[in-house]
Amino acid sequence: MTAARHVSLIGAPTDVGAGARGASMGPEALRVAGLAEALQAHGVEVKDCGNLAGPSNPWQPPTAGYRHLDEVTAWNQAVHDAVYAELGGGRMPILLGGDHCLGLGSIAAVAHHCRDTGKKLRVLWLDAHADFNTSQLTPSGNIHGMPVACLCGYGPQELIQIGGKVPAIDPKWIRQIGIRSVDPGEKRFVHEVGLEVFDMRYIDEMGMRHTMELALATMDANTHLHVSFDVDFLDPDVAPGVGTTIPGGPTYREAQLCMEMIADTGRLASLDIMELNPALDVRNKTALVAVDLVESLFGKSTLMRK
Ligand code: B3U
Ligand code: MN
Ligand code: MN
Repeated sequence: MTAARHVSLIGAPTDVGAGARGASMGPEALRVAGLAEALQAHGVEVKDCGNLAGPSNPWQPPTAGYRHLDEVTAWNQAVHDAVYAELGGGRMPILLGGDHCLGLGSIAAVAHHCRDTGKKLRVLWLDAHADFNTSQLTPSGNIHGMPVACLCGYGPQELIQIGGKVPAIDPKWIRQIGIRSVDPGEKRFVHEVGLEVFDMRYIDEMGMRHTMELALATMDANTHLHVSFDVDFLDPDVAPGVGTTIPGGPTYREAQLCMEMIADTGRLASLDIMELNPALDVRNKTALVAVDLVESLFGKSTLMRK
């Protein structure tokens, strides 16, 4: 097991892409829940880069199918630059969201780094939502429902070009897990593009173990594994502190197994922790659960394993 031992925490305190205010407080809630200390306890060296700066949330209705496109672009550019710099320094970036529109900047940076280094990229998208809307398909205009589509080249020019190459990634590199809320037009588009989605029905029927075996198959020693963890992946009983709770998500135990099996690959090289909304949380419970699961992702296990 060779988890990255040099981690950089990057806070992105914004909710410009979301439909509810409050994810802007996510980075601090994760720090208060002891994220750095928990990683250090597993032998990880942690550098906290502090928070990125960007425009405030103007809270405007959508124009031409997008809410806050200029602000979302500025934040994603800042995230791209910070994540790319930390990867270039040989460190593992952990992006502390912030809403999930920033998964675009983060993964665009990871893809950029993989092009520089000749690594193969694999993205695990843990989420209740597919985040595969476009301006034509979106019911809300909220860009946190669009980052996966943007990464695959479907989106406004200013967003899709952020990592320097369009499209930033190939849909074949993505595995989505925990999906249970997809809009009607988005559903057709997911099928059209051929995204590999392990939805909750699949997990219920086949179990988390089998799901993760498939999702993690065909990686090799040259694979850079990126995990984009939208906290609304988890069942709302476990994680109430998110803007869009969707019932019927993975339990604590299923989520823990998911993280443990990712850790076992030894390939985790970058991570996003997104959509934590402290304004909707109960005594920071959701942040504490997220920290717990990140510990599993870094190799915490009950007994020694080989
Ligand atoms: N699919 C809906 C809702 C949504 C997507 N991501 C989140 N919510 N967090 C939309 O507005 O695109
Ligand atoms: Mn999401
Ligand atoms: Mn979500």
